[in-house]
Amino acid sequence: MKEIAIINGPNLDRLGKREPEIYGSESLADLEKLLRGHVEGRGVGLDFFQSNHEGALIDRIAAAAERGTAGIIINPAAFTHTSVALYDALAGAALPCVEVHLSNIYRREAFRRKSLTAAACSGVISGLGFFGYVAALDYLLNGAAAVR
Ligand code: CA2
Repeated sequence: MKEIAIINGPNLDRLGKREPEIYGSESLADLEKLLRGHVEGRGVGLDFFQSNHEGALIDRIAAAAERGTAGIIINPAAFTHTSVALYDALAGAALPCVEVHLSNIYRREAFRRKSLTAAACSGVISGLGFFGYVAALDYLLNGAAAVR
């Protein structure tokens, strides 16, 4: 069965509990439900994971590569703007990958306008809320290739 890894970074476990004007009022569990519903009956498995720890995110990316996962959807959250280690993990995994942000990081504070991880991904979707994950899923299920 084809598997897609959906990896969410720090504080996204708090989704729906604060800052609804930026991130919406739905929770991470709501996102998981939406995505599982979207692939139902299509012979696709989703490995849905969230961590507040950089090393755990890196380990999950490496494990996805080892397992022959078809692609990765990642919202690295604040690590987007700081983590060379996550960039290296994504580049090293050499899997098709889409970086997703709920908010439009280019309309926000200057420190959010730079992504270190984006260059290791096939593309970036930013500012479309949960729909960004759905679009990324459809892109990966269409047989996207890894970035070289
Ligand atoms: O827009 C996004 O998806 C972000 O990746 C979200 C990150 C932020 O650091 C990035 O710049 C953009 C933050 C996620 C924290 O989400 C919370 C939600 C509710 C309550 C507290 C945090």
